Amino acid sequence: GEESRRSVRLIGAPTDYGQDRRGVDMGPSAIRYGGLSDGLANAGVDTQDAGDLLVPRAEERDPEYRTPSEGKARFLRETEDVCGRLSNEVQQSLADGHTPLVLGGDHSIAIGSVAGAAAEADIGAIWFDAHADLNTPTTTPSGNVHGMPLAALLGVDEWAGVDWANAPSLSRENVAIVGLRSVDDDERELLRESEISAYTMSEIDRRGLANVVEEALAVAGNGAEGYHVSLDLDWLDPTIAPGVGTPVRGGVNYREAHHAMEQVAEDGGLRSMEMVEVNPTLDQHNETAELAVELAASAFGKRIL
Ligand code: 4U7
Ligand code: MN
Ligand code: MN
Ligand code: MN
Repeated sequence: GEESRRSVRLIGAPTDYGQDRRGVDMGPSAIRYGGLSDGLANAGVDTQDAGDLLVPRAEERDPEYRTPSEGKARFLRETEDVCGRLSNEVQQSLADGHTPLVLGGDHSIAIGSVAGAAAEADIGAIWFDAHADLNTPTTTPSGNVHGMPLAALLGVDEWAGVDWANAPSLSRENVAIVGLRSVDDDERELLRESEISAYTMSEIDRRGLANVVEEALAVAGNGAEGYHVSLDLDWLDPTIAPGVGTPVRGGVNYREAHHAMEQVAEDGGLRSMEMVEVNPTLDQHNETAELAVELAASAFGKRIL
């Protein structure tokens, strides 16, 4: 009924500190112009837009400004600043009774979104991504923080030198990564030895995405007070989502992705969500942003009949 109508608050986090293909900072605009508020209205939720966080241009900053204990990560201070403010916004949104939907920006912002969602609750997370995002300032092959947020949120050892990211928001037993097809050696080692539930594309081929997502929902939902959905658009096959900085062939297709989001809606445990890595300078006629809009509508309960 009307009482149970969900209200979503949009929070834009227009960063591109976390990787080196410029333009992902325009993601929040592209997703809004892709029809997000209408899409969510069609899904039967009320939407309010909190606007974008203020993010200084990378050109104004020194990416190499950090102490030796902070390893090879670039733009760490800037990431800390944005993620701290984003965490507060997400926490406030939940306190006000709104489901936060964060619009990236590169995936480094997940450190802030999840910290905010986990501030007052014991939560899980589902990471829909081609990548594991489990690097640290020590293991990173690229220096790009968008390849590290899940490690920071889990308090993986080598993040320990970085004070601000050193209060784990997630537990390994409540985290599921779905769609893996590009994993670095150190990430692979961590995944093999840890309790993180990791589902590769081969496993999805074998078992079907619906079965895998059902299991991922159970893993994340075991965190008692709901879960965060982190949707990296490079989860999808690049033929339908070309506007991302690190595309990897062999991703999930259009119907599979929708069905997965419909499973999230049906499950009912969604506490917060983010959509990241949309880069309109790499896109074709905003199709990746429009796909993000459609997937959000499905995740928030859009029904055909
Ligand atoms: B994304 C990478 F080395 N693993 O760390 C890295 F392959 O948020 C890519 O999932 C990370 O898009 C991709 O730089 C991060 C690389
Ligand atoms: Mn990715
Ligand atoms: Mn827990
Ligand atoms: Mn990612």
